[in-house]
Amino acid sequence: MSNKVYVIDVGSGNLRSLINAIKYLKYEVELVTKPEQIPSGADFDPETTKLIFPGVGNFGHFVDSIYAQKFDNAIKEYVANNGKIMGICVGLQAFFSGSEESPDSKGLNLFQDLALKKFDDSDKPVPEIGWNSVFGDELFYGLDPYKRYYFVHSYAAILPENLVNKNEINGWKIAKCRYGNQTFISAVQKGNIFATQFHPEKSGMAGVHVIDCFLKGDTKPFDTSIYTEEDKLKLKNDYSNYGLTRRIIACLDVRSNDNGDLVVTKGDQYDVREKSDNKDVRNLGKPVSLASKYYEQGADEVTFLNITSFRNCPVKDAPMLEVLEKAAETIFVPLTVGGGIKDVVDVDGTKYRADDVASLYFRSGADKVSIGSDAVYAAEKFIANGFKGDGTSPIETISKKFGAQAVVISVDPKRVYVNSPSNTKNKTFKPLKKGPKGEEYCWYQCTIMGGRESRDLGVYELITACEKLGAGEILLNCIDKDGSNSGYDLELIELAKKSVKIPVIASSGAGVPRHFKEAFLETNCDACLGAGMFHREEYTVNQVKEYLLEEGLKVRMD
Ligand code: 1PR
Repeated sequence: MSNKVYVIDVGSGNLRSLINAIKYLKYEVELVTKPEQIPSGADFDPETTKLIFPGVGNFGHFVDSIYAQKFDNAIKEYVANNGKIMGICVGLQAFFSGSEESPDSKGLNLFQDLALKKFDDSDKPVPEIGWNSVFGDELFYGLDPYKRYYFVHSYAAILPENLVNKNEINGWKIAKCRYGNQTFISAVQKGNIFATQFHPEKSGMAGVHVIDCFLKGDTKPFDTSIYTEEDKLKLKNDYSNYGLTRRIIACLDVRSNDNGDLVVTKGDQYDVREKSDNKDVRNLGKPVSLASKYYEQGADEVTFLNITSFRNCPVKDAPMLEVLEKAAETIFVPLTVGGGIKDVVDVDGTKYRADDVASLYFRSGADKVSIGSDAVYAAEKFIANGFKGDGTSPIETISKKFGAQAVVISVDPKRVYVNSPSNTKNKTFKPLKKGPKGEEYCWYQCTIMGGRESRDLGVYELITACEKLGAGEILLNCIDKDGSNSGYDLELIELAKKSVKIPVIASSGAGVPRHFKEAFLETNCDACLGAGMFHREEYTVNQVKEYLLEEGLKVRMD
C-alpha cells in the first residue's frame, strides 16, 4: 500500500494542519502545485493513490485559482479514472456548480445542479463557527453522529424541504447537518469521491479518524455500538444552541520577558508585571507546551495573542510563527493568532501588506488572525468616510483573500460612565448599577496598543463597522474585568450580541465554571474564553466542560 498522499496546494490558507494530521497518521505528503503533478499514468493506481483537495476562504478566489492554474481538467480526469479524492471545506464547495458568494465564478459541477447559498442570519449567527454534528441513515468514512466536527463557513449546500429527508441525491450519498432552522450537506460520497464541509484536520481526534478512514479506503461509518445509552444521551445534539456545542477557548498572552525568553503571561487589567519589587513579567509557562496541555484537556480552540508585537524583529522570523508551527504539529483544533496583524515596514525596509503578514501566519498553522489596534483605526476611517470602506484596511484585504471567517476583531474596552447620552457621540446604555458618582449611563470605550491609548470610539461603533468591513468574529475582552476572576462583563457581551450577527467570544474575568454558564445563558454568546484560571491550574478546561454538561449545556467531548 502506497504511503504517499498527494495534497493540492493552490496557495490558499492553512495547509499545515492538514499535512500534520496526515503525517500524524504516518503517511508522507507530496504537495501538488501544478496540474501535471496530479498522479496519472504509471504513478496512478485507483486502489492506492490518494489525493486531497483542501480549500478555505472565498469560493470565487479559490475556484478562480483552480481554473487559472488549469487544475480543473486534471482533477476531472483523475475523478473520471476513479481516483480517490477528498475535498475539504471550500474543496467540497468546488464540487458543486457555483455559489451565491461569487456568482461570476463556476464550480467543477461534479455534484450537479446544486449551488451553494448563504445561511439565513435572521435566526442565528453567520458564519457558522463551531462544533456541529452530522447525521443521516447511511453515513460513511468513519463519520460518527455522536461526535462533533468543526465547521466554519457562511455558505453551504442548503437542502430545500423536499431533499431534507434524502440520504442520496443525484447518485451521491449525503451526510447532513442542521444549523439553526437550515439543513445542509456536511459530507458527500460517490465511489472514490469524498468531501466534507467541516475541517477534519481541525476536528480533534474525531476528524483525524475520518481522514484515516479515507486514506485506508474504509468507507464504513463509525461503529456506534460502542456507546452506552447513557453516552448517547450525553453526546447527542439537542439543537439548543443552533446545533453547536458551547465553545471553550483557552487564550495565551505571549511576550518576551526581560531575559528575551518567550513566555505566556497574564495581566490584571492588562498589567502583566509582578507586584513584587523586581516587577518581572509574569511567567506562566511556555506557549507550545501550555497550548498542547489545553488541547489535551479538551479546549475547542486555542488563541495566541502576541501582546507586544515583537517590534524589532524581521516579519518572517517573528517568534510567533515558530510557536504556531510547533503547536499545529499536534493540536488538531483551530488556532487563532493576534498581535501585529497590520501593514508593516520590515526592519530592512521591505513593505508587507496585512494580508501578506496574515498569510505567513496561515501558512504556519493559524486558522484565524485577530486584529486589535488596526481594527480601531479602520473603524474610525470607515465612520469618517460616511460608513464606507475603501478596501485597504487589514480587515478588508484579509477577509477578501481568506474569507470573513479568518478575521477576528480583538476589542480592548473600558467602561466609561456619563450622566447623559448627550455627553458622548458614542452609543450609551443604562447599566444595572449606576456609576461611582451616580451616573446613569455608560458606554464602552475602545483602546489601542493593549489598553495604553483610549480612543473616542465605542464598542458598538467599532464592532458594527468591523462587521461591515468583513470581519467574521468578535473577541470581546474587557480591561475592567481582565484577570479579576469575578466573571465576565455580561452587560458588555449582551450589548455586542445585540449589535452584530457575527459570533461573539466572551473574554476577561472567568474565574470559576459557573461564569461560563452565566455568559452562555444570560448573553447567548457564541464562545467563552479563559486564560488565568487555566494557567494558574485552578480549573482544567475539562472541568469547565463537565460542569456545563451537568448543567444541561452541550459541549464537545472528543
Ligand atoms: O493591537 O492588533 O497588535 O493586538 C494586540 C493584542 O494583544 C490584542 O488582542 C490585545 O487584546 C492583546 N493585548 C495587548 N496587551 C495586552 C495585555 O494584557 N497587556 N492582552 C493584551 C489582552 C486579554 C485577553 C485575556 C482575557 C482573559 N489580554 O487575551 O486573555 O482578558 O483573561 P482572564 O481569563 O485571565 O481574565 P494588535
